[in-house]
Amino acid sequence: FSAEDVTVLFVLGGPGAGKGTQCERLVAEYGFTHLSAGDLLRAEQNRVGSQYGELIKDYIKNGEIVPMEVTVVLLENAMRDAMSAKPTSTSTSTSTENAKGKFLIDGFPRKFDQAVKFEEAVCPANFVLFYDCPEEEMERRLLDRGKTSGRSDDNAESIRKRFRTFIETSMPVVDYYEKQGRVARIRANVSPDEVYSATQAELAKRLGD
Ligand code: UP5
Ligand code: MG
Repeated sequence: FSAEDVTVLFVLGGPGAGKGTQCERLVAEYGFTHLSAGDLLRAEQNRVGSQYGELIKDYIKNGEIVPMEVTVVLLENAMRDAMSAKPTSTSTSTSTENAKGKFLIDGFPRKFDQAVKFEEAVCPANFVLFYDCPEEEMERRLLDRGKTSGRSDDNAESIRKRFRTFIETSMPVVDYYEKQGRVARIRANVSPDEVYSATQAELAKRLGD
């Protein structure tokens, strides 16, 4: 993908910081295509005949990062699908057309080499939305969601491992982008509405929308 054809925002933040929640709202208002790397991996895990099912299952349960070869291909395919999707003939609104080429990449890159590889091989990101949330709050949210989510990693033990991976492996990615002035850091331990207002302000500032 060439940088002129696409707008790509990386959406990062710890487990339970609210990435998915904010992305959903951005999709509704700005017509982004939302690609959650975690959701794509969970779908691949459940796909009949996937050669990676067992591997993905183990990595996710242990809060570890799936080898990027798997994740990057899933993201690239999803981007390609979205770019070639035909607008629905019934809609007078242009939401499908708007979505073309505007991507929220949620929960990726989680490791330094993934960041470099994706920007080299797929396309560069415009900037990073980083949702900054204290661990106690994220833990509370995830344990609460775990009562109903059915996610194999929404339990105390997996959550602990996810936090450790986030701090040791994923925060360096945010630091790397921050040094380049490419991070919009948003305080995420306030209500979803307040987080969203701050997000809108960053988009206005950085994309001029
Ligand atoms: N909630 C949200 N916002 C709130 C707010 N402001 N106030 C109060 N509550 C709020 O939100 C989590 C919960 O909090 C929800 O119940 C929500 O209602 C509430 P959500 O929006 O889902 O947060 P999100 O940041 O998306 O949390 P998620 O659990 O999805 O984050 P993770 O980063 O842990 O999960 P992800 O799906 O991205 O990855 C899972 C695993 O996949 C990883 O651990 C890893 O093993 C694997 N993975 C890779 O290997 N590679 C990748 O590239 C990506 C994933
Ligand atoms: Mg999520």
